[in-house]
Amino acid sequence: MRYKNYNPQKTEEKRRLRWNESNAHKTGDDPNKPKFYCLDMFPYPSGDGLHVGHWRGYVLSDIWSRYKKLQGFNVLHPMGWDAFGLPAENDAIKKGIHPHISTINNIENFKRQLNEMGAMYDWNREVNTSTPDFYKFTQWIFLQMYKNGLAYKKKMPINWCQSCKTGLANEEVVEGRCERCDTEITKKLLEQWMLKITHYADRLLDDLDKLDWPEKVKKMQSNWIGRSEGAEILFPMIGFDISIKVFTTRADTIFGVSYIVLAPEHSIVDIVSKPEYRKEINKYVSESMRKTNVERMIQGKQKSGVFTGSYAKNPVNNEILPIWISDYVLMDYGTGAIMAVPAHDSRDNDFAEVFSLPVKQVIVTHSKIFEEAVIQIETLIDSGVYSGMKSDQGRKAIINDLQKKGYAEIKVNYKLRDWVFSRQRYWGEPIPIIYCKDCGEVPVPERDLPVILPYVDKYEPSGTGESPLALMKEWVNTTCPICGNAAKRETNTMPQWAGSSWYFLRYCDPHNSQQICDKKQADYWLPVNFYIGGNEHAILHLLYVRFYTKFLYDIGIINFDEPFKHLFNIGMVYKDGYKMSKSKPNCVSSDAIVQTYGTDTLRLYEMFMGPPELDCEWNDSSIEGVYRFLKKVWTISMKSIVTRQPIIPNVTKETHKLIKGVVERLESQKVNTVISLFMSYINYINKEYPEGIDSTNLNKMITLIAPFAPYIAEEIWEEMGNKKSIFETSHWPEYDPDIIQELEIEIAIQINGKTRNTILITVNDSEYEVIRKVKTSEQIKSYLDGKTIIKVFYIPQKVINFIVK
Ligand code: ANZ
Ligand code: ZN
Repeated sequence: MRYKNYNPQKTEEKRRLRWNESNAHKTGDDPNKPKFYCLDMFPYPSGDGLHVGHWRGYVLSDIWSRYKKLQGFNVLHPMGWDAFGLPAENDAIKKGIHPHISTINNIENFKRQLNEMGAMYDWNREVNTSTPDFYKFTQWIFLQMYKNGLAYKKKMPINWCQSCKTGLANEEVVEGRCERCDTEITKKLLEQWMLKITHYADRLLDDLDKLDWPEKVKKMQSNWIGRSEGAEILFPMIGFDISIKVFTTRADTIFGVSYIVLAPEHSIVDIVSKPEYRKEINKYVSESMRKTNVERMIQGKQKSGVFTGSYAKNPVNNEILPIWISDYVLMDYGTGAIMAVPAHDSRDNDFAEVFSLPVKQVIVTHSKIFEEAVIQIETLIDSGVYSGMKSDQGRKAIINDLQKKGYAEIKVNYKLRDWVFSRQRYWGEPIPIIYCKDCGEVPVPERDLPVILPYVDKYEPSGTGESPLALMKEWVNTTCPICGNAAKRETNTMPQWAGSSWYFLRYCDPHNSQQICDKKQADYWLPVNFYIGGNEHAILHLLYVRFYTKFLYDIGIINFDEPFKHLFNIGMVYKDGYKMSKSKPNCVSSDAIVQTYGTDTLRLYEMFMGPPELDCEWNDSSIEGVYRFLKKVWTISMKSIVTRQPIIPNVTKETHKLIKGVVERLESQKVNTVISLFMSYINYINKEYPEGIDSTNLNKMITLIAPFAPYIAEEIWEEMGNKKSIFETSHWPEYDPDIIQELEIEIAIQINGKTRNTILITVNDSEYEVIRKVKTSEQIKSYLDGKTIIKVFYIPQKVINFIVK
């Protein structure tokens, strides 16, 4: 028997050319078809190019896109470049190449690599955040925010990175250091543009419930927003006609207060400081100013502070409380003052220990078993009429009574701060504002957008707190759009996150010069069905996009207020125990693997490595196994084509089981186990039917494999006599449950650990399938309706337990 050998190097190259020539990856626009928008977090085009670690997410999203295309969807699978901002600029400075040029070069290299990967990106829809036709709309959105009072200027101490010579958002500071270069952050007082993201705090928090996102990411977002419900309570001063307002979440501990603490920056520090303490206080305050918030908040650190010489009264029992100053109280949270309860707050306790202040216990805790769980019950003691009350009951009663006397108010606080939106850097979108002596701050009229970023030779940061743009006199000097007199442009630029906060919209209508996106296109394609990227974006990027989306929804540009229905976090690739990185010796270049084994092997191996959401270790020897598998696929297909086998029911049954298995595992994000399923199918065929299989089953098998290994699938498809691409002419096969009927068994369904019903499943049902069956079964509906499923525990073939809230 003679047939061609598997020769990926030769055939893959040919495929790439054909796909390009035939415009195979053009986004479908048949209005009768349903849509699927599958989006990768777009990369910033660094000079390093892609390594096999980057491939993982891109391969997964390409599999989904091709799978949906075969299912008959119009698939939007675009790619673009997060090209503005610090990383691109730092890269350019490092290499001494102007960012305009290096960005273009880097994009070209990235594109070559992405094409090699076989990804079906529609390059007609490519976007680049650093091009004027794109940033025109980044600026336009800023203007809309400005008009709606969400963009404003404020003089404030900002996080300043001495090395990057720019201000950073809180989000870009990690443990007191610059996220990019690890330099310690200092404070600098500068006039900044701010975006009022706090206006959306509640919606950003509440709408997390609507999202099919990893729980971990949702938790990180909600912690970041940090909604905290408590009360503001007034402590009247002795000898002054003023009160100190504190924020507390534990009003129930008010009988245990032994002193009051003010943040060093608090406005009444000067007033309450007694002359004999003033010298020491001044010294302490100026020392604190040099510390970052992070340093001030470090747990367990030796507490420092100074006494003011003044006292306040506890409004519940008139007890006299000394007023201290300490930097563990932050000025920009709550009211900048606290009531200290050393017995029940560890920071207060540390402080009280250092300065020998009284500790008074007012809460006792005892454990109780409730529905098989141990819970802690807190009860008030030594708290006047409130003694004996449970903690939250006491809290409400105390706030309520103080409120009646004008001493308290219920208050909600957030950790979320407004977004510092100015950067003193060159490589970003100019902020479209003009300053006029007579008219003040004037927004650039929309008809004058974009405000083009001028080409400057010296783009290194000036370090003076001004952007390098300030040195470009011809650009800075302009005329006032209102009065026509001489005026100056704003020289700060926007942060890297500006473009990536709305780019997903632009892919739907990338060439529209009049609007962000035609409404009809937006209505059809959005929101994004599936968004894939690394979890380093769990907070910042995702919070900003959600904020922008809600804003654009509010001003009527789009009809949805959450951008991404379904988010998937792809795990990272490690080698020799370290995260793979281009600058380290553990980097495996995708180019080299493609040359040795071909793209399909690399694609399959990327998935085979391990559960896609987990980090995993690269292993050179297992890639061989994947390559051998593809060779087997090739050989059995060629044999089948040559020998023309009749249909055998057993093969049909295995194929239908394969279809079912692939869909279930893919849909439940267990793509690594799909590959093993393919492998056992091929092993079964090789063993039982070494001469090959019939064309119907072969057709189905190749179609199933096509999203994962598109090159080999196309090649075999052609060998089977098809003239056109498999992605145009084949259709994702369905399985017939009768053919694969299996033994049925009964399992118990539990809700929060209580058995509520039973259900019939087949012995081969996967966990995903069992969950699906339970969710759609009538008997259990009333227990799940209106509830959120927090977790599901499945003991195969015995019991399934839904934890709901
Ligand atoms: C008394 C008390 C007793 C407190 C107790 C806690 C435990 P979250 O949940 O993060 O909102 N606090 C208030 N403002 C602060 C500031 N500017 N800097 C540092 N700490 C501040 O925390 C609220 C609690 O943090 C408040 O409740 C207050 O201490 C402290 F057993 O008041 B508590
Ligand atoms: Zn003017």
